[in-house]
Amino acid sequence: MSEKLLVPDIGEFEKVEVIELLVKVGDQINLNNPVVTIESDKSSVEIPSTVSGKIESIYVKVGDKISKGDLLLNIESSKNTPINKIIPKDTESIIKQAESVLKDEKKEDIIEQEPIETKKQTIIQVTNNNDIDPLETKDWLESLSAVVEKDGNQRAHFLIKELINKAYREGANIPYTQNTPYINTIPPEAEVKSNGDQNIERRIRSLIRWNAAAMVVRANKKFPELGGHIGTFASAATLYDVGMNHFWRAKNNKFGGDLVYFQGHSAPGMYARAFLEGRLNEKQLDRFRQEVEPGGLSSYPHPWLMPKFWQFPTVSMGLGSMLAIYQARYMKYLINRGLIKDEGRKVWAFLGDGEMDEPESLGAIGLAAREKLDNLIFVVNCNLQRLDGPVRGNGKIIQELEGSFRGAGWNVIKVIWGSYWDSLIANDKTGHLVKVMNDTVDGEYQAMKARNGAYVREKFFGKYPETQELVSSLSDKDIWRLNRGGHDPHKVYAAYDQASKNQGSPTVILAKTIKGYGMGKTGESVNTTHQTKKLDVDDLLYYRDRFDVPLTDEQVKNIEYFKPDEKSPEIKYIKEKRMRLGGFLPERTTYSKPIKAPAKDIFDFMKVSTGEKEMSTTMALVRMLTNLLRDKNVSPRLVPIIPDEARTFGMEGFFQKIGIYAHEGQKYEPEDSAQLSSYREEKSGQVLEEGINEAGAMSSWIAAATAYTNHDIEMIPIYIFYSMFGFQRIGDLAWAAGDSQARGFLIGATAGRTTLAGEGLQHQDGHSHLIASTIPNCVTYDPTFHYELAVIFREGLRRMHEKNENVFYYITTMNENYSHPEMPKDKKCEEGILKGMYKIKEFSKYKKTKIQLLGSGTILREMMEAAEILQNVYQIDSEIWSVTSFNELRKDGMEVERYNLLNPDKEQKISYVEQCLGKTEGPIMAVSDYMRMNSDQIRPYINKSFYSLGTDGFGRSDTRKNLRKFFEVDKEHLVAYGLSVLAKEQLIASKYAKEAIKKYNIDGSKPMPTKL
Ligand SMILES: Cc1ncc(C[n+]2csc(CCOP(=O)(O)OP(=O)(O)O)c2C)c(N)n1
Ligand SMILES: [Mg+2]
Repeated sequence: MSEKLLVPDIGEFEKVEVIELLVKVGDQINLNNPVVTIESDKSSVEIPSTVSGKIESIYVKVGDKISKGDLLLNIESSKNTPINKIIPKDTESIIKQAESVLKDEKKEDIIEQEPIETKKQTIIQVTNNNDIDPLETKDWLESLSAVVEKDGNQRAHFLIKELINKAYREGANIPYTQNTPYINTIPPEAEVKSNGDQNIERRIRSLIRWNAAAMVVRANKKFPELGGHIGTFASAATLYDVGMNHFWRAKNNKFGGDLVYFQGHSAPGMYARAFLEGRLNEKQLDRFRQEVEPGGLSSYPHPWLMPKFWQFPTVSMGLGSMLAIYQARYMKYLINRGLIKDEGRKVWAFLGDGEMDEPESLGAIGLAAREKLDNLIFVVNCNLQRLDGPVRGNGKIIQELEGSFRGAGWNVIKVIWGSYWDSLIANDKTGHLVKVMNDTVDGEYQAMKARNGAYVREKFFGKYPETQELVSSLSDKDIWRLNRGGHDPHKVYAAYDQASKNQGSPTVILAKTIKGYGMGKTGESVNTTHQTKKLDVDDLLYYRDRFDVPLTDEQVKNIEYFKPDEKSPEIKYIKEKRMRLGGFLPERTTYSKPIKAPAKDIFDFMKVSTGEKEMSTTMALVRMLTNLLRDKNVSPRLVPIIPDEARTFGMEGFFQKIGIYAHEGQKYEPEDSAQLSSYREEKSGQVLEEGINEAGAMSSWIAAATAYTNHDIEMIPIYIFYSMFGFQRIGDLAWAAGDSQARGFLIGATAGRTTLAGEGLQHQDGHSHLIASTIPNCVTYDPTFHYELAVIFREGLRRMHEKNENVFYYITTMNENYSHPEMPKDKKCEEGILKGMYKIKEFSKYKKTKIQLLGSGTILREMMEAAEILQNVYQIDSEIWSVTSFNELRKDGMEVERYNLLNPDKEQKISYVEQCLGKTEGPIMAVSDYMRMNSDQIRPYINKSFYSLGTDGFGRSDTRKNLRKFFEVDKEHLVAYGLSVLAKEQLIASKYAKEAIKKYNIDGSKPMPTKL
């Protein structure tokens, strides 16, 4: 049967140009195969076939303008291929949903038929959901009604609260309210017990504690400037040890490994454990924080500095939380797209309670619950202190965090009290103990642990006769021994066990600990704990005794490390535990296979002139990505990441083509379902549509850009953002990306101070390249023409994803439409584009006076027009250079200069800038749509007069023409400035410059744009 394929609804566009025919007569095509690509002035999109079959005839050609309903093709359709499949798919699911609602309604009918009088009937209907005993429910509700009637709402509320508290204490951990009482979530009788040898685990933990502290103290004895932290790990040792001995599975050839984000300041503890495991030696411990020579141990987790050890940079507070959440979500993305197996891997993140004040720490917890990330476990070490003092002196951080996480939909496990408290809580028949626990604020809890048992008896248990009585048979020493949950391996084990088994939501474990645990008077629970990096002999002796470390006084005085013999039960135990869990942690390994870069000609279409057709580089990028999605090696690995700006960038065509990732698929028929670019969410969707969330999008990008090591699969993330909301907004994450050795593309779209015209001061970017240049492994480009973009992008794919170089690319694209020329035939052009500059044009008619004109981004075009005026009106010759990257030129210049200075006796190298400009004639004038500092970067590497122009100052909204005039980078200013430069260099008379200034109405008395 012959079917007609018509142009579908393409939204608000009419007469859209056909730019590609993807099929020819006689081709056999399948349903949804793209047949033509169309392009408006903003975006390009492929039209898919709605039937399978053989193409009989084609009615359009490249260049035609088409609208909805126009005939595209005739297709001899294969049997039974339904036409217009896209729309019915959604409709079908709506019908299914409607049917299921009907079924539910029928069920309710049956309930209503029960012979119950009206008032009671209402009660039963309300409680009908999962009610296993409606009669019992009825009794309860009737009792409640009676209370309301007799004693009023207040009394009813009180009783409900008491019931909830009682249920909670019986183990019903279901969120009724924001907060539960200040006791452990898991009651003692529900605790799963560890099968570990507690004695040996305590001995191991003590040694790790000792060696961690010794490492910091030794380093600071030698070099007091080095710093370090003892108190953080001292409070968290049990939290880490239980995980290491029993829960965290390493990566090996059979399993992908759990991913653990260690709290940055607890790094000494990880080194101390690795020492016992035989992964680090004494010499290396003695190089803590001395990283300049190879082999030193980095201050905090930094994969860049210890690439075989650390996986995740966490020390900038708040980043660990976001990175872990998006890591867990990305893991699910890879699973749902069928790119990795679902092995039940977990992401664990350790965070400080003070760190939770960072907006980033709590900023993404809603997403974690929404996406049902049951592969994610947070452990917040609530030692009640941060750097200067208590986290919440007047409140309770655990309760506050419980409220936030419960509210967000997390599974919350509080580990507050250790086992010694169990019997006291069980005997608290009057509820006074829990009341004291609830009423005591963190400032008091902290102070108590800085004192002694007698103090606790008086200040805590002394609050009520009932609580005083509870501890009357305990000595002060016994009271002092009452431990906190986070230091009790049984409680921690039970919490980890429950967290690991939790399904359908992420889990947070709020573990109460003591900062500087075991450090005695100098460092335990005192406000100065965080800064303690020196312990005197008495402190060290106390520490040794507290943890029974088998060292003599002499050895303690020498601050010796302690490592038992290889054959000792401790070392055997620690290794055996790790071997059972698949290997050591942390450890960073990479087994991903490179992605073959696409054929060299894949972007050839971008090397020809666009003729009269005008387009922006942002559009060219979208065209390029559309093409890349046809490359079978590259396509599945592309991860387009967009924070709610797909339409701004003309990328809405991706919604249908590759779908938006949504872990629950699409439960609704989108409003625009009849349109070609309809909003399509899918479980296996490829696009990460992040909503208005740059930090989240960047975290996703980092997860994808490091998938090669964390999931052993090379991915190609492309995060496209409004350039001002990139590096400026999420600079710290970009820095962490560099540390993580991320590989992928960051695209600063709608870039430039004057190119994004109307948006104004907060939107117009004149400095992102400068911020990007601060990151050593970030390669940046500011291309003007589509072929430059193609060359740069392809080389990025080759370097990062085929050759596995640990760099990432930042490329700016712009939204100004103009026609793009053919790529110059000069063989050096491609090399120049990549190195940062190449000669794009030369005017040499008059051979009298010459100037070198350098332009970048969209302002290159102003410069080219200025050159034409200089030639035609003023008889000035010029060479015009397209500078694709001042940053790359600077890097080369620095390296060459350094070599030359360090090798004064050897043949001196010549920087690329000098190779290009050294032998040219005339002064240099450079311009970009960025601050002058951008072009100034190459000034030191050339021995010629150099003048730079740029868009320094606050942006503002206006037309491009007016903005360029305001910032003095339009062609008229460039002509005037060019003449002035030549006059200053005494190559022409100054009257020409003066006349031009007058001719172009340039007001020399106008203040500098930075002051306006
Ligand atoms: C973004 C950021 N700001 C400030 C710091 C400096 N800093 C290091 S540790 C610390 C206090 C940490 O307190 P907490 O999170 O409670 O961790 P603890 O050491 O108590 O476990 C601060 C402010 C940092 N590392 N990162
Ligand atoms: Mg803290």
